[in-house]
Formats: sequence, structure tokens, C-alpha cells
Amino acid sequence: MKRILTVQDISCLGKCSLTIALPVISALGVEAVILPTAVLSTHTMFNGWTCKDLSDQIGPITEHWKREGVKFDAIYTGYLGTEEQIEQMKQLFSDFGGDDTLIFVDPAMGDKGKLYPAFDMAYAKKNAELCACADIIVPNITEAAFMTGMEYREEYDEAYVKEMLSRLDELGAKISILTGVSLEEGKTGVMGYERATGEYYLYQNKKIDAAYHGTGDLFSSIVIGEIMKGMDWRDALRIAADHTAHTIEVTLKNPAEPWYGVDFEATMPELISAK
Ligand code: PXL
Repeated sequence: MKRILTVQDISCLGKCSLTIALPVISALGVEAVILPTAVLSTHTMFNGWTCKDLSDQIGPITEHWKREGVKFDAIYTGYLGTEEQIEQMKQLFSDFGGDDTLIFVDPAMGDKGKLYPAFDMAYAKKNAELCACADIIVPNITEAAFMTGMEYREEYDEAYVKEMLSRLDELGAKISILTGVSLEEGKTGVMGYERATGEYYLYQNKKIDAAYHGTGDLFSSIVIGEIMKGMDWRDALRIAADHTAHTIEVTLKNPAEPWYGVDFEATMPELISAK
């Protein structure tokens, strides 16, 4: 069984980060080892959230793993709390990385042209440094704009997306994937660029007029889980994009209006059999 180490916060209420990555990766038949970076009462889109930073636990936990000789097939980082934690991730990549370990960085820090409340420009620059250490990166257009210094646009064409991918590629990852790419009326999806082949891959599906927190985490967890199952990265993107869109549609139909997250639990059986 493949083993993924995922490093992100735990938001106790508000489905995102580890509360999505752990069940989704496990459901895909891949072992999920977790390293929680902080415990929050809720994700940061609620008001008045509490946060206990766990940076001081990262050293002792990883030292123990080193003594145990643990190896990971992939390391997947998501929402991190501080610049210091990004530095700690660089150390973690050098301690546990290598030819047999895929480094997957989702620089989760913003959306719709804005950084999340906990972050600033210095944090975005630091995330660009982390992306430089990765094999695969999956920023959305907002995060890519902050990391590359490009202007954030609501409306754009293919040339803008390719320029952004080219600047992401310059950061250093082998495959750069931009999420939330909408190049046709009524559609949205992803576009990736692979340095080794110089190939682009665009996949779009129906645009659903709704935004929920944690959809990026659902998408990333599926991509890395499917890659670990042996899927080509392009197929992994297609499955993740389709499944995320489907889950948003299902969530929209829920009369309880769970506005703090998507009902990924309801669509799990379909994810398991997705091809
Ligand atoms: O996935 C995004 C995310 C993860 N973790 C925390 C967040 C958010 C988005 O708002 O606040 C704590």
C-alpha cells in the first residue's frame, strides 16, 4: 500500500484540510499519515476562531519518524500557518524526500483575488519558495498571482493562463497545475504544464455557481491519492475535477445548507469507483 504524509492544519469544525485529506486518501486505498500543523476551532472563514500552533511538535514528531526509518511515497502539504512552518516543510522535504517520494504542494492561502485572513505578501513569497522544492504544485489563480507577481484577473484568455503557468514553472516544480481555470463560457477546470515534455493539459467541466471552503482540499487529496494509485497525472486531474464539481452539485441540493464545507461524505462511494 502506498503511503502519503499529509501536513496541514486540523480545523475541528468546517470541513477542510486534514478533515478532508485523511478520509479521502484512506477511501482511495492509500495510507494517510498526518502531521497537524495547528488545531483551529473552525476554519478561518468563521468569525472568532481559535488556533493552537503546533510548530514546536513538528521537530520531535519527525525526529521520532527518522529514528523509526519511516519512508513516504508522497508528501502532500496544504494550508500551513506561518512562514516558520514553511521553513520546517523545506527541512521535512530534505529529510524524507528523494527519488521515490513525490512532493506535492498545494500552497493554500487565498481565493478570489485575496489572501485568507491569516496571511500577507511575505507569506505568499515564502510559499513560492516551497513550490520550488516540489514535484507537483496546484495553486489556484489567486495563489499563483501572489506567488508570481502577476496581476490577478477575473477575466482572462489562454495567453494569460499560459504565461502564469510559465512563471510557475520557473519556480521549479516538474508539473505546475493551475486550478479554477475558466476558458469557455459556463465552464471551469484546470490547466497543467509538464516541464519534461513541454505539454499542456486542459480539462474543463460545467461551471457551478457556488463556492465552498475545502473544495481545493478535496481536489488535491483526490489528485495525489489517484496518482499514488498509479493514475497518470492528467487522469488524476480529470477525476478530481469531475468529482469535486459533482460534490458541489450534491451539496447545493442539501436543504441543511452546510455553507461551511462540501458534503464530500455523500459522494465518497462514487469517488471510490471513479475511473
Ligand atoms: O482549505 C482551506 C483552508 C484550510 N485550513 C484553514 C482555512 C482554510 C480556508 O479558509 O481557514 C484553517
